[in-house]
Amino acid sequence: MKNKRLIAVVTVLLLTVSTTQAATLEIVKNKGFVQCGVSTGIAGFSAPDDKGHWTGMDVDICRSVAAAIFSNANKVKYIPLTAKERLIALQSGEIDLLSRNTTWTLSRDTTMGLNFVGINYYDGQGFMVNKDLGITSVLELDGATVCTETGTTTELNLADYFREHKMAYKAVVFDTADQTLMGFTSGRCDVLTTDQSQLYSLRFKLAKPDRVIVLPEIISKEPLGPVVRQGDDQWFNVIKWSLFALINAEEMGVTSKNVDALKKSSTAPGIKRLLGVEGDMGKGLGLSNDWAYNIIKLVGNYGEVFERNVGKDSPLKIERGLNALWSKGGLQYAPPIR
Ligand SMILES: N[C@@H](CCC(=O)N[C@@H](CS)C(=O)NCC(=O)O)C(=O)O
Repeated sequence: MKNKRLIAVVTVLLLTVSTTQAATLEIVKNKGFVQCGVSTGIAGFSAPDDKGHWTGMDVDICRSVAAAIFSNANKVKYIPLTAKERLIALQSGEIDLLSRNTTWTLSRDTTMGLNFVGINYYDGQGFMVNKDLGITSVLELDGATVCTETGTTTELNLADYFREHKMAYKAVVFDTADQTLMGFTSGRCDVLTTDQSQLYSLRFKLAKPDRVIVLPEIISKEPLGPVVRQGDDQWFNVIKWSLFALINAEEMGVTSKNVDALKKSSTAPGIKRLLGVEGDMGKGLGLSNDWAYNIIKLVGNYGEVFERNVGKDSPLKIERGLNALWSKGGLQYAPPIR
């Protein structure tokens, strides 16, 4: 009897867990906004201005999802998270989506109840030192003190790299990007290490950026992308295809500026499907057929998102590099919308 009751309780619990997990899109539609986990502030990726208005590559993923669901890219609540907090915040349901320079690794993808959706930025780990140290390679850093953020792949790669090259180092770890930079500028360490993209944005914050150099070595692969909880394929698909829509739009030459004209007059079947003029491309996602049109109209295509936030139209001036489209020598590639 006791056992039966226990089984019943467990079954109800499991059902509750699986129904709540399976219903993120419904929950988000009902509450009227997407709760998006972002960083505490990395210019170009996710950072608030002094009015609390968030921008960046990762923010534009949150905005794309909101545009696809609500035809309004502003229906997002941003939750700033440190590296240590971010995965727990997603596991616990505090956020619907994590879009915060997070590296896709096997253990994060398979042992934490999480699913990586795709890659919105191909990155790699780099090092920044003060010029007056006269160092030109990471291999000259034997015995260095290294500032880094805790709860990151950065910490782990650092340990691997120094061990592999039989070099000693002392890690000085911090909780946020700002603290890490402060540690570096106040002389707590010789070197600061993080993803190369973040070095660009941290360097930009320095009073005298010319006093530091970024060393040439990139010691890791850091494929960064949005993350969701496991067990909700519909939500997983919504985020995945929001990212793919951005990339497909760039490939097809559809921008926030020409999207209305193309919607009206394009005869290209692929563009008609992308913009919801033909086909039923929203149905399987639980969205209206103009979901991708809304993303492009309200957020732009991947190229626009890149250039505005981190590329030539931004202060960071990062080259497209690996993040160019596959058809232009890069790695950005999305499955077709058909
Ligand atoms: N991509 C790496 C590193 C990500 C990371 O959190 N880097 C720090 C380095 S500065 C950061 O972005 N901090 C932002 C913050 O503290 O809000 C990972 O996923 O572990």
